Amino acid sequence: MAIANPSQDLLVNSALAADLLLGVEDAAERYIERVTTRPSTISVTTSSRRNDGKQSVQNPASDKTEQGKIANEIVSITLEQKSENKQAVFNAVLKGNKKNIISLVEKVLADGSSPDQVIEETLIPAINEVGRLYDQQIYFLPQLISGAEAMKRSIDYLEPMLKKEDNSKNKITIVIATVAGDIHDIGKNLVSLMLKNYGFRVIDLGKDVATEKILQVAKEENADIIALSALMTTTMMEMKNVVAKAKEQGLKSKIIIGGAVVTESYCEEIGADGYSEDAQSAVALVRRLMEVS
Ligand code: B12
Repeated sequence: MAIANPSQDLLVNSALAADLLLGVEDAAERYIERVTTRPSTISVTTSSRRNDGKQSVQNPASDKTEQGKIANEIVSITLEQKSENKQAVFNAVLKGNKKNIISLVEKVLADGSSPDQVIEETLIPAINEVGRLYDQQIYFLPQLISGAEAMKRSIDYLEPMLKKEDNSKNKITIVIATVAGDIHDIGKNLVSLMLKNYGFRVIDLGKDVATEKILQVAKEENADIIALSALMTTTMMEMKNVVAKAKEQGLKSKIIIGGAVVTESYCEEIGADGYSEDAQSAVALVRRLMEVS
């Protein structure tokens, strides 16, 4: 045990940050609460995160309160259009509240929404709102992590309730993965889930999967389709590599791609066989490519 002074801001902030980085339960919520309710405790000027390699310096102490205000306004505007229980679920993802989210989802189901409606109409818009706030630098990584975890918990809970189509004669095999260097898997998991529910045989290799591994499994399993997900402009480049290597190795599998940054024109550019913008249309895309009804 360390002997420490709990009234020392730097020490408490460091302990909370360490908990967050170590993945301690609820650490993100505690960190967010601390830095948003006591912004003055952050006295060091830090560099904000950017992906273009440039540094932008700001003073978080002065920005945080303003950001908090903006975030609250955005939340209330978005929530006005939703029913009370849907609002609560939306809000739980937005605030990264993992503890109560399942009981809140249960209430929305009790109101008559189907499990896929909860995903499509409330959970996905909520995580997109988290992404928007992160984009505008109103939210930072801890909020992003909490929001994603709250969303994942709800999807894990809803998964067994989603309708499954009886399609047992269908033997189409799909190998799905998020490409190397990319750890985003919420969207990929939804696509995987939806394809399974429509009776396809889906082999999900997970996230950050090396190109060689994807191609090796596709070969071993005689995959009809390789489905690739990427959420970042940097990692979507790996899709091009998969397509090129698959052609080089003479693989017969068709390659489909998706993920927030991916577009139809990128699909054409890299010579992939199909693109779709969401999980539902991924099913239609596979059916079209495999000529099944
Ligand atoms: C949640 C999230 C995270 C979570 C991911 C948790 C998880 N388990 O997935 C965490 C916090 C871990 C995370 C980390 C990072 N993230 Co992030 N993240 C997001 C966020 C907010 C939402 C992504 C999401 O889940 N969306 C909801 C799902 C349902 O949508 P989707 O993935 O697009 O999937 C749908 C469709 O695209 C399609 N689809 C998806 N895959 C496939 C595949 C096929 C074959 C098909 C047909 C269709 C399809 O169907 C899906 C369902 O409808 C986005 C912002 C955004 N709005 O996209 C940023 C975002 C993707 N992240 C970003 C960044 C920068 C990062 C980090 C680098 C941050 C950092 N500094 O560390 C790290 C990445 C580390 C790494 N090496 O991968 C950037 C990427 C910027 C860019 N243009 O390159 C974004 C866009 C945020 C931003 N605006 O800056 N992130």
